[in-house]
Amino acid sequence: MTKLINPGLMKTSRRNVLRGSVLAGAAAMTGAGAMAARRPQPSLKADAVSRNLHKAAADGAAASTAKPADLSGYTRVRQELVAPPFAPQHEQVATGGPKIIEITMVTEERLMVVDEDTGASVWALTYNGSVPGPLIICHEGDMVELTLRNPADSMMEHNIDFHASTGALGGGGLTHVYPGEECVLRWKATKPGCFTYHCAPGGAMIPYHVAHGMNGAIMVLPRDGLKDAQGNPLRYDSIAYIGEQDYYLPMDENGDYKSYDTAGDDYADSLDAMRTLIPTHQVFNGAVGALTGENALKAKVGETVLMVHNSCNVDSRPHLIGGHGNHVWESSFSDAPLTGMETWFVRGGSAAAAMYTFEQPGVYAYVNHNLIIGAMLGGTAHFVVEGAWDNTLMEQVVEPRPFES
Ligand SMILES: [Cu+2]
Repeated sequence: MTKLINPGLMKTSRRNVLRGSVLAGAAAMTGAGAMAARRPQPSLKADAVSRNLHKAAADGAAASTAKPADLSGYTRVRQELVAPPFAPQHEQVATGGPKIIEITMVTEERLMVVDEDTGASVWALTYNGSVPGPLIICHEGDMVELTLRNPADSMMEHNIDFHASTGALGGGGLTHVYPGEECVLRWKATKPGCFTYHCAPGGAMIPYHVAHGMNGAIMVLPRDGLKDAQGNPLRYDSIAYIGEQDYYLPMDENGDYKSYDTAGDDYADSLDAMRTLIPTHQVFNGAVGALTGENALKAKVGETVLMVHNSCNVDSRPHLIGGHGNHVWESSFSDAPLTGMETWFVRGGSAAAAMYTFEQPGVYAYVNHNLIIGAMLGGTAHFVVEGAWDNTLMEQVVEPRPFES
């Protein structure tokens, strides 16, 4: 398929249009001709401003003549990333000196079913094939050294902006990789806490990639581990890594979800759907039911779980039905955790952690307590907890029965 953008100046294929953030605005005009032409001009201007910012950041960093970083005293280790909801092997309390943590992420564009009941699907844009991207864990003072690879058969350019990092648009300005390219970025984790990361090619491609799943979280632990408000150590038995994903899936005139042949084909339709700011789905870990039924999270009474919740684009209010957030860090791990929370807040564009020790067996629903999102848009996960029931905490004194009035 060949289309002309800026007729007379440039001949391009759809692939070229979608690859370049510089061309993102042009893609909006070519993706679905008539619909694109109806778009209001101001948003295209905003798109251009954002694209120019990204180009300037990349140019500025490339021209740097700063002296090389002193890496003496660091030990190199490799972290094998794993798919959500699991966490990579890590130490809760760091041993030894600071480390350079080598990780590799591959930008995979893949067709994913979002809701089996309706057939809703999306050409997800991912890091390592999952929505959210893998959880990275390091300690304050470590360096993260990422190799970012974009396979040759990709349709689009990708990059990464780490909210935990400092400078060059979070690394976004230094990591633009076109299909068939790779790059290596090293940055120092100076702020402890949970942070989101996401793709940010520039302009409208930023929310397009984020709303197609291209985001995840990194947890930067204090070197001596997590602590309560009094400074006592807190430890967890497991991590449940949950990524909240808002999708804006285009529908046809009959209200059926549209399907597309390749990644990027939905660009113009998606921008129209995104502009409503009303998600068609707001799910945990990429799809409706990704963390329920046979995919439910598992725990035992007495076990402590650290729930790491990433929400790159939209505000969320996680609530564990039947449990609590015993210790919640909505902000830095340097801050005293909030305690005994019924519901906590994850600002769109951030990640947060909540710690809970299960006291009763059964099924717990972990939901976005905007219950419209939790029950109707897909924002629900389940914990299945084994153990012995404690009647002192709760007892059904009388089963439901008819009564005489
Ligand atoms: Cu991307």
